[in-house]
Amino acid sequence: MFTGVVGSEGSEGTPVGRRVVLGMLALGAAGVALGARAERALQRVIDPLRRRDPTGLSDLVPIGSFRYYSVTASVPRLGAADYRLRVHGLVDRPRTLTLADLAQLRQTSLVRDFQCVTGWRVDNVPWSGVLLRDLLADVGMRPTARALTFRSFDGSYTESLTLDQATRPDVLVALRMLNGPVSHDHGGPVRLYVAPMYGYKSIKWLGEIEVVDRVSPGYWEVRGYDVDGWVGRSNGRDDDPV
Ligand SMILES: Nc1nc2c(c(=O)[nH]1)N[C@H]1C(S)=C(S)[C@@H](COP(=O)(O)O)O[C@H]1N2
Ligand SMILES: [Mo]
Repeated sequence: MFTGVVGSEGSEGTPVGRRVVLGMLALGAAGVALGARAERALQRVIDPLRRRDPTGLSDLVPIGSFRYYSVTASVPRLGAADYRLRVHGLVDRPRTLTLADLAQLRQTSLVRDFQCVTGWRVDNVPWSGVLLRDLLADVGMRPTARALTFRSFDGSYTESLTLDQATRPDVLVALRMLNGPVSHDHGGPVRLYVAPMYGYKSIKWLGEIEVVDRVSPGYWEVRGYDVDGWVGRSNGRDDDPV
């Protein structure tokens, strides 16, 4: 698991034992201490090595396909009958939506890339679901609304967006990806997809959206990654000299 060794922002592979996860979290913290720039430089050296890995282990993580990231070893599986999305906070009409409720709202499809800040990328992924801005229009924003806090239903991961970012036409509450329902490992039944930002903004197992008056930095953001995670323009990637 080289990604963990170089202190990347994710752990990969499921299932993993609790000790492994805790170890990787410690290494992740070391990575932040090392500095995001140094960490990426190291990763650029290691990635080609992984591709020529004589052990064949790297075949487990083919280039150009998704890796499953989770900061916890396991997340409860929620089926169509049990899933709920709570939308509350600075809204006129707080709602708790079932999967059927979400499916009844207008569905929007996008074909866009998915890119993790650690370097792996999947091109042309089909996504569909409810535009976040359609959902926000449905519940109605109070005048003091400025930002959103997202929470995963297992309670372990949070994310944030400003209201301006959240109302872009390429931010989806995704019910489908890769031409099927969002699988459990990809954060199903419902995850966020923030097309213009690195993968850590696309919270999996979405359980709650709270409309708030200011941004509250998410899980990886309190660990050193940029809150405004624009692909190519954040985390030192726009002017990286290494
Ligand atoms: N709940 C939750 N959402 C999460 C994460 C996580 O650990 N937990 N990891 C993030 C990161 S760093 C990435 S790159 C993507 C990975 O999505 P995937 O597992 O579908 O490839 O999920 C993001 N959303
Ligand atoms: Mo990531």
